[in-house]
Amino acid sequence: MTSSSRGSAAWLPADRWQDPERIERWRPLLERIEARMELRPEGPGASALQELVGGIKMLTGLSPSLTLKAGSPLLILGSPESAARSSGEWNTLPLAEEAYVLRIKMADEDGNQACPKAEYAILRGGSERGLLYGVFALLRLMGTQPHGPRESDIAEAPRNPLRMIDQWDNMDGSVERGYSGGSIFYRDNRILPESDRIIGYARLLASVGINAISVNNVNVHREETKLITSSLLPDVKRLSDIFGRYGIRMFLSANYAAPLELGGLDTADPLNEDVKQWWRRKAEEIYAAVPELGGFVVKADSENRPGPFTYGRDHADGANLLADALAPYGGTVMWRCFVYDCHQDWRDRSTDRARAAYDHFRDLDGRFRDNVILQIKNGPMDFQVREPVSPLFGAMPQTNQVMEFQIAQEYTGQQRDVCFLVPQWKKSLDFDTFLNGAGSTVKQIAAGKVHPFTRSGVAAVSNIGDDDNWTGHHLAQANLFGFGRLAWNPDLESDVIAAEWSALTFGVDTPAAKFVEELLLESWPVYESYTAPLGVGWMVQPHYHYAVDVDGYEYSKWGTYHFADRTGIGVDRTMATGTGYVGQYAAENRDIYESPAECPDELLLFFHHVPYTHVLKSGKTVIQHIYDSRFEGAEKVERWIARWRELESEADHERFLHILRRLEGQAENAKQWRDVVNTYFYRKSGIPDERERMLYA
Ligand code: GCV
Repeated sequence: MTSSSRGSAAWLPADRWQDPERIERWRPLLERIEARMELRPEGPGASALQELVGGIKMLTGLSPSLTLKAGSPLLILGSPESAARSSGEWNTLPLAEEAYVLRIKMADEDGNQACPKAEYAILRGGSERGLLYGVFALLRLMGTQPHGPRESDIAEAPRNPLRMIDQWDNMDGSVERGYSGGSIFYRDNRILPESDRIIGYARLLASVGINAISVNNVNVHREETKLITSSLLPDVKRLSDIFGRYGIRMFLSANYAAPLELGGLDTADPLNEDVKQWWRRKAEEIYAAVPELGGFVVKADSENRPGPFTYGRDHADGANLLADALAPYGGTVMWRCFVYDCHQDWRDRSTDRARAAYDHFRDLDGRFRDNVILQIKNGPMDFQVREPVSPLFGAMPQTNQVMEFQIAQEYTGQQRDVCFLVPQWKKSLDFDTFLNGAGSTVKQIAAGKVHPFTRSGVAAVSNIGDDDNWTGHHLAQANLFGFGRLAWNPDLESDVIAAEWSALTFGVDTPAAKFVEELLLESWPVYESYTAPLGVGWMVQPHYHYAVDVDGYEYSKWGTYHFADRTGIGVDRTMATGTGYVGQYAAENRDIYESPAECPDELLLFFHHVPYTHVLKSGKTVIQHIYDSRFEGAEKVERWIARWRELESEADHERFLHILRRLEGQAENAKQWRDVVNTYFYRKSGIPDERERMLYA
C-alpha cells in the first residue's frame, strides 16, 4: 500500500497488524460470525457486515465464515454456543433505534493472563443503523487496544438526535471555503456517478455516527437551484441511495427564490397562494423521486441571498412556507440564522453585527412549524478562533434548534495550519446558558433535554474535498473525526478523541501517534496565540481569510471591527456604554461579560474597548499579552517542527514530508502574523515590549 492511499483510508482499518500475538488475542472473535437480521442488500445492515468482514481482513488477514439467520439485528462473533450462555437481560434490553450494546466475554479457563483471549462477542443494534454504529465501535476498539480485547459491556446511544454535515460544494466542482481540492460530488454542473470517493465518504461519516448530510452549498446558485428539477432528481436519488446504505439521510440546500428562477412566478412572497402552491407541487415531485430526502437547508436574507425580507415578511413566514410543503412527506427545513447586514457603514457605531441573529429571530419564538429547525452558528459572528456562544442558542424555548460548527478551517488556518477544533467545540457545548436555570448547557439544549424540542442536534460545515487524504492537511482529518465523535457524545474529552484518532491513523502507542496527539491538543491555543488577540477576531485578508491584515475589514461593510486607536482596542458591547449585545445573555452570563474585571481574558476585546495598559487576570497588560503570545505562538510552531523532524523514521515518508511541509508553512504564517500584529500595535500604542524583542517600528 502506498502512503498516499493510507491517507485516503483515513482512520478506517488499513494497515495489517504486525504483531502476531495481537492477532492471536483477537482471533476467537474473528473467525466465525453469525448474523441475525432481515438482510436488505442496500441497507445499513449489509454495510455493517461488509465493514466488519472487510475490517477484520484488512487488519488481520483473516476471513471469517459468515452464517446468516433471520431475526432482529444481532451479530455473534466467536462461538455461538458460548454466546448462548450470555445472560438474558443483556440480550433483551430494549434499544433505541440508533443504539447498540456490545458484550465482549473473555475465555476464563486457561488462566493465562499474559495472553488473555476473547471467547465471544455479541453486538445488538436497535436497528440496522445501530448495528452499523456498533460494528464501527468494535473496529475502533480493535484499532486502539493493542493488548487484545478486554471483557466489557458497552451500551451506547447517540446524545444528539441530528448529527449533520453540510457540504458547501458547488455544481461546477468548486467548494466554497474548501481547502482540500474540488468536490467529490460534482463537476461541470453535473452530479458525478457513484464512486469509491463518495462511498468512502459515506463510510467515514457513518463510522463516527453522522446521520445526515446536505450535499450542496447553502449559497444556492443557478445550477444548484436545478437540483430539485426533473432533469436532476434521478441523480439526486442515486446520491441519496449511497448515503442511505450507511444510514445517512440526505438533504439539499434550496434557493428561496426558486419559484422565480424555476417556476416563472414573479414573486417568492411566502404568503402568496401561487407561491405556496408552487412549493407544494414541487415537494410532491421531489418526494416522488426521492422519498427518503431529509428536507432542505436554507440560507435566506443572508449575504445577498434572497429571502422573505424582500416581501416585508419575517423568517417564520419564510420557513413555514417550505415546512408546510415538506410536511406531508416527513421533510424538515433547516433554516439558518446567519442573518445580518453585510452592507453596514463602518462609520455607524450603533449597529453591531453580533446582535443580528438574536434581534432577527428571538421574538419569532413559537411561530415556527414543528418541522422547522433553526440552525445557529456557534458564535454570534462567524467561526472565529474565539467567540462567545451565540446568545440565540437556547433563547427560543418553543423552537427546534441545532448548533452549527465549521469543520472547514476558514478562519482557523485553512487546513494549512494545524488547528484541532474539538477543544473549541467542547467549550461551546459545555457553556451554561442559564436560559432554563443552571445546567442549561449548550450540549443539553442540543440534545433536546432542556426545552421540549422535537428535533435538535448539531451540524457542521465539512472540510473534505477530492484531495487524496480528504482534508488537505493530513492532520485536519482529526477535525472531521472529532466532530462526529463529539456529535455522538459531547462528553468525550478532547484528549480521548485526539488519542483515538492518532492511534487509528499512526498506530497505537507509536512515537508518531503520541507526538501527533500532543500537537493536536496544543494547536488551537497556539493558533489563537499568533493571530487576532483576546477574542477580537478578524484581522485577516478580506474574502480570503487566511493571512494577516489587521485593518483588512476595519473600514468595510461587513460589520467586523476591532476599533484599535492609539490608546486602546476592542468592541464595547456592554449595556452601560456599548452596543448592548451583552444584554442578550441570561443574567448570570450577562453580569460576567458586562464587567471588564470579570470578563474572561480570552474574550475581553470581544466585549470591551480597553486601554493597552489594562491589566488582564493573567497579570499582564493587554499590550504585553499581545507581544508575548505572538512570540510564543511562533516559537511553538518552530518547536513542533524540530520534534517532528526527530520522528522521520517513525512515520511513512510521504506523510512525514507532507506534515513537515505544512508545519513549515505554518511557521511562516505565524511569523508574519507575529510581526505584523506586534508592529501594528507598537506603532499604534508607542508602548515598547518589556522584553525588548524585535518590533519593526
Ligand atoms: C457559505 C461566511 C463564509 C461564507 C459562507 C457564510 C455562511 O461568511 O465566508 O463563505 O457562505 O459564512 O455561513 O453562509
